[in-house]
Order: sequence, then structure tokens, then C-alpha cells
Amino acid sequence: KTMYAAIIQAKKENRKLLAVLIDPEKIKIAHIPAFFKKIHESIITHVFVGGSTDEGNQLETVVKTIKQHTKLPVLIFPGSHEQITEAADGILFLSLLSGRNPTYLIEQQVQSVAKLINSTLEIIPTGYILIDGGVETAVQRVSKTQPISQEAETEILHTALAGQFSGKKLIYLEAGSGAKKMVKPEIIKKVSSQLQIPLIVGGGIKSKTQLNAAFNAGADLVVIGTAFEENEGFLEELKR
Ligand code: 1GP
Repeated sequence: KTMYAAIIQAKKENRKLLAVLIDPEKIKIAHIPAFFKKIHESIITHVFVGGSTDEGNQLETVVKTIKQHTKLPVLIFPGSHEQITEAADGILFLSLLSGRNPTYLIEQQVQSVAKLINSTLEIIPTGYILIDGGVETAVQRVSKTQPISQEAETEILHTALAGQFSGKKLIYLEAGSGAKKMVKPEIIKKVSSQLQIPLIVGGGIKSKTQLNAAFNAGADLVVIGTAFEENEGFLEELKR
């Protein structure tokens, strides 16, 4: 069974999924075992690894170490074609649909094929939509694209549906790592009610209330990175 089939199954059964996002630039290798002990006591179902940048080229080492400490599915959430390793289980094959920069719409994707062509990674086509999170985020800086305003609900909806109609298997509404404001529940609701494929939501989610608001509005999978990095007590609150 593929990871994607498992996500579809969870959506069908209305079982909510939660990913921890691990930034290879920030995590300390030595901390991975203890961190995963807490993760396994929590409701976390998926591990995403990646970032807009990976200055130290740490991603592969981080993924390999994580794989030694967990049976949870590990997906690469790449900031560029350089962030690909066979050590993971799969990759969110992102296309930045909110932007109008061909580098992140198709060029990085073409560049990544040499590594993916003989790979066993599960490749999941994902429409990635950057939404204004109230602060300039790394995605915005690195991709040189503008996020869509939270007021532009129709544009967000139409971008998500354009992704679905183009054959994306997932849509990811992203306020950006460290966002001040998460994607508004009204937007999540509007998009999830029209979308047939699973919806991922991330960026700026720092509390159980916000997490539940995202789930109740129709997010199938929520991604949290910064809040767990800054406060492992929050992770401990999310007991299974
Ligand atoms: C970023 O959506 C993820 O790509 C998670 O964001 O770090 O703000 O939780 P945070």
C-alpha cells in the first residue's frame, strides 16, 4: 500500500493526520532519538524533512538518522532539487502554484529528475500555495514570489482547483514557516469543501486550538515545525 493510498483512506474515514516538519538546518543529530521518543507518544502520523534552504547539506544525514529511530513515514519536503535522498520513503513533488516564477513551477522539477528516475521514493505531486502569513517567510524570500492575500479567497480557491485539475494529488496551503498568522479557518473551509483531493495546511500553527480549528475547517493533514522546535511541551500536549 502506498503512502498516498493511506492518506486517501484516512480522509475517507475522517481520521486527521499530523506531520512534524524537521528543518535539517536546525535539528541536532544527537537530539533525534529523544525527540522521536516524544513524537511516538504523540498523535503525529508523518515526518516531513526539508526547508527553503539546507546550507550545511545536512538533509541526508538527518533523514538516515530519523529512519533509524522511527517507523513513521518520512517524506521529503524539498526546498530545491538538491534536497533529495533515497533514505526517505517519499517526496512531496512540489509545484509553487501561487507564484509566477518558472524556477519553482517547473525548473527545479526538471532538475530533480536525474535523481528520481531510478528511485524507489514514492513521488506525490503536490500543488503548493503560499498564503500571506503576516510576515516575510523563507519561501517568499527564496522563491522570489508573492504570497496570496488571505483576503483573496476566490484566488486561493481557484489556484487550489487549478492544481487539482492539473492532476496534483495533494494541495498544500502554506502560510510559511514561522508565520504570524495561520491560514484562516474560513479559507481552509472554502477550499476543502470544493476540493476532492486531500488538503494539507501548515505555517504558524502553535496551539491545540489552532490545530483543531484547522482540522475542523477541513484540513486532512496539518504540518507543524516551528512550534515544536521552540516548545517541546506543545508536542507533549498532543498525546495519543
Ligand atoms: C512550513 O507549513 C510548515 O513549511 C510548518 O510551518 O514552522 O510555522 O510550523 P511552521
